[in-house]
Amino acid sequence: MISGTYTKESASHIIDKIFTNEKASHLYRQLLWLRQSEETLARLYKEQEMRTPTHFGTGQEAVAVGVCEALECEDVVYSHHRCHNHYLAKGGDLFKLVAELYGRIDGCSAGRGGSVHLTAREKGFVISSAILAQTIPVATGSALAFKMDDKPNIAVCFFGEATCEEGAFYESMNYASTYKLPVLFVCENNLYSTESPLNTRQPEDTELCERARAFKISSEKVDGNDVYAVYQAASLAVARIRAGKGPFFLECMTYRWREHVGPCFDHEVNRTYRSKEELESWMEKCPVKKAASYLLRNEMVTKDELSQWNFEIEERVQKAVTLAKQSGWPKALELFENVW
Ligand SMILES: Cc1ncc(C[n+]2csc(CCOP(=O)(O)OP(=O)(O)O)c2C)c(N)n1
Ligand SMILES: [Mg+2]
Repeated sequence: MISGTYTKESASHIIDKIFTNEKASHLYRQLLWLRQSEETLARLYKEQEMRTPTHFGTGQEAVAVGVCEALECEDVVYSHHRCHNHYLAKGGDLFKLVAELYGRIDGCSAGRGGSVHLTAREKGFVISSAILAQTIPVATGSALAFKMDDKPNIAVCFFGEATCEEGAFYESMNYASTYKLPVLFVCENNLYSTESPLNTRQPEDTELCERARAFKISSEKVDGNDVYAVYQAASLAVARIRAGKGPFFLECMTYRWREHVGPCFDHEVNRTYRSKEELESWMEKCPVKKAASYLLRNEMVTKDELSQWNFEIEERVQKAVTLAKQSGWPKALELFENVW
């Protein structure tokens, strides 16, 4: 549903441009890029050479790709603790991400930040932070700066649904709406906050879009495992924001496959807050498989092309990992430089 004065009909020219063969295939390759990167990191993490707490985003790739592909390079993105997907989708260098996880000098934060403090300023990925909701007011501030400087750019903030339980989220929505700021709030609703399910944290039948509407912010809820649905919704939201109509709230329904923090699946480490059956039911809705089916169904690709992309991406990931492992360590005497 989209609320407010904006209608899908009024933006049909944007939708027409969306699903070209080339773009649809590109979105799929981006999904695969994120999936293979994250799966490789999860495998390597078990070797215990990466000493940074890491929140894997396997299963949630379509949100990052669908939104970031609707943006321009100069638009800025902020993220939270589960940030690898957003960093990569906005064009962050995998080599610098892997080096960061290994604590190396070539890491995107020079080995000081770890998994939750990624940055790729040159690509418009400003920062991620593990403090829930911390980046929402900052993204809102970036949007204010764009408006004051009369720039056409927008700011985007990704966060989980539990972050909608933080006060800073409401203060930011109130301010952004009052001043019609160019900011896109993207909620990745994966149903859990660490091991707490939604029904222990939010009243029954809560619709987060209704909360956005209370601040007179237009909103839409989409299938966050369908990259094409997310891309379409994000493109429309971005067009609306760029037209000066103020902020937008996008809720994407999805599911994290691995444990809250760390590389294992919950059942592998005997966690029982959710069942293996529930996980498997979401794995059937895998965003990568879903996109592949779409492309094959519409005869946009062949199975051979899919295999070829798989192979090429695997090679790119391996190359980044090899390079990152060769990177040097920060010097002990410089350890406290650039640390706040
Ligand atoms: C202000 C604050 N409170 C609590 C935490 C501890 N914490 C870290 S991640 C997390 C769960 C967040 O859930 P959600 O926002 O839904 O994101 P998800 O992990 O599901 O992607 C919590 C409670 C924190 N980092 N910051
Ligand atoms: Mg969550």
